[in-house]
Amino acid sequence: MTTIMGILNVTPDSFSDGGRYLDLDAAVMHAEALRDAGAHIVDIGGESTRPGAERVAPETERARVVPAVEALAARGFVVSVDTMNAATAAAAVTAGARIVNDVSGGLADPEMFPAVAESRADVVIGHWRGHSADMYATARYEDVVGEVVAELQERVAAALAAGIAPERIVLDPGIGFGKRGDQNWAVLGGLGRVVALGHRVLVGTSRKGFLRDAMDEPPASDGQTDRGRRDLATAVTSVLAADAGAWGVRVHDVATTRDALAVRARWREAS
Ligand code: PMM
Repeated sequence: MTTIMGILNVTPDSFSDGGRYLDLDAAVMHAEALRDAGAHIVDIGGESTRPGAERVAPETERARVVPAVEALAARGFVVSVDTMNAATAAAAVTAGARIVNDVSGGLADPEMFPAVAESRADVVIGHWRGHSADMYATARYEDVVGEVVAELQERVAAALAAGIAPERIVLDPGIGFGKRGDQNWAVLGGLGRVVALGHRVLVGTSRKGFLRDAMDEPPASDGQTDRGRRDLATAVTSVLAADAGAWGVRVHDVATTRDALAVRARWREAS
C-alpha cells in the first residue's frame, strides 16, 4: 500500500485572517478532512518553499507549527513536520511529530541531522541545492538523475554519520527544487534509481508547475492555476511513482490520489 502524506500548510496565505485559535481550529479541521479522504500522515509546514518565497524567522515558523503538531498528535494523527530548521524540528518532535521532513536534506541547517539523531523520529531527506530565492540558479546538470542520486547518497552518508539508523531514512528526489521543467520529468523517469538506493522513497509532485508542460495548460485568466487539472495530473504521477517503487506520495488533494492508487491496486491484484 502506498503511503499518502496530506499537506497542511499553516502559513498566513493558507488560512486567511482570524486569531491563532481560529487558525488552529482551521488546521485541525483541515487535517481531519485529509484523514477522512485517506491520508496516513499529515505534513505540517510553516514556511513556504515555493520558488522565490521569502524566508520566515525560525521563531515565527515554530509559533505556527508547534501548536498544530501538538493538537494533531494529541488527536492520534501521524504528524510530520516540514522544516529546514533543527530547532523547529526538535520542538515539533517534542510536541509529537514522528517524522521530520527536511526538503534540504540537512543542508540548510547543520544541526538538523544531530537533532534528528537525538530524537526517535524518521527523517525525509530531500534533494536540494539552495534556498528558494535562488533555486533555479543551481539547476545545472550534466546528468540530472545521476547527480540527484549521488547527492542523495552524500546526504545519507551524513545522516548515518550523525547516528541516524538507515531504517529511519526516507529519500525524496525533490521535485521542483533546483530543477527546471524537463529536469523534473527526467528525475521521475529515473525514479527507480533513487528507489534502488534501498531506502523508502517519497515523491512530491502535487500541483507543481512542471505538470503544466504535460497538459498544455493555458495560463488561467485570474492568475490562479487550474487546481483540478493539476490534482488529476498529481494523481497520475502518484500512481506512476508507486509503480516505480515509491513508498509514499505527498499531495494536497488526497481524495483524487487515493482513488487513483486504489484503482492501481485493483489492476495489480488482477494481474
Ligand atoms: N515540496 C514542497 C514542500 N515540501 N516536502 C517533500 N518531502 N517533498 C516535496 O516535494 C515538497 C516538500 C513544496 O510544495 P508546496 O509548497 O506545494 O507544499
